[in-house]
Amino acid sequence: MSRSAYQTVALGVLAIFAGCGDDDRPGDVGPLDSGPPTPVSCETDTDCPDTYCNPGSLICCLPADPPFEICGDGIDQNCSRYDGSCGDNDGDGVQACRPGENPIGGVCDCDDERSDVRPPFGDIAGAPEICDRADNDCNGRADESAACCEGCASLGDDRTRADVCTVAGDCVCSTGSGTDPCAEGQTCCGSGCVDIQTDATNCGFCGAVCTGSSDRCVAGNCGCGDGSPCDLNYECLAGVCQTP
Ligand SMILES: [Ca+2]
Ligand SMILES: [Ca+2]
Ligand SMILES: [Ca+2]
Ligand SMILES: [Ca+2]
Repeated sequence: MSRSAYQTVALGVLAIFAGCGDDDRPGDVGPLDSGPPTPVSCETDTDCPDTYCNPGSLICCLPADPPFEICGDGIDQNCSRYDGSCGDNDGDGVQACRPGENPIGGVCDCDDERSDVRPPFGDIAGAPEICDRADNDCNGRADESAACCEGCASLGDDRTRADVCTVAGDCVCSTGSGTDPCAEGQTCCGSGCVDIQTDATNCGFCGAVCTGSSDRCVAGNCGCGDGSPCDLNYECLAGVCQTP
């Protein structure tokens, strides 16, 4: 057998075993395991719940958790029956992870088949971490946002007082000064804990800035003096709408 043929066979064996869920693989960020998963023999796909029967090995493919796919490496990491093609297949602006790139760390798309999964990349914002059991922002943790994680459950309907659970499971406002959620009545925004009822740079909701037509935030609404924001062509100066 020629050297290239041996290499092809070796890659195929690697695809069957390493590509089918050994979560000790470099770049894998799933829970620590106790060793390689036990191969499950199969004859058809029906023998393999949630995955498929690899026709070459007759072993059920075991997707890694999270099932990060590396494009063009000949390995089917997410058991989708395909090695992902390189490029931006889901059109979210972030290219698929290529061999040698770590899916964690914001250099590539850890799931290039879902536009609601991508890391922050350049001017492109990371996908919001929604409660879907997937790692939407490719940081290696699934559903770690305050809206999803169990550590913030005690906040009830007041979960905007925090933004994330730590690895240890503690609910915190990561932009705040402490290691707790914001105090009652405050919201965890990008600039820390604020009162969105009165904060002119987070008026009503995080990031809502009262512009030159206003000079204050009252009850979550921008206003000029005791009144509404100024009309177009007027500026709010010393609490009064005036021509600039
Ligand atoms: Ca692959
Ligand atoms: Ca993409
Ligand atoms: Ca995440
Ligand atoms: Ca998620």
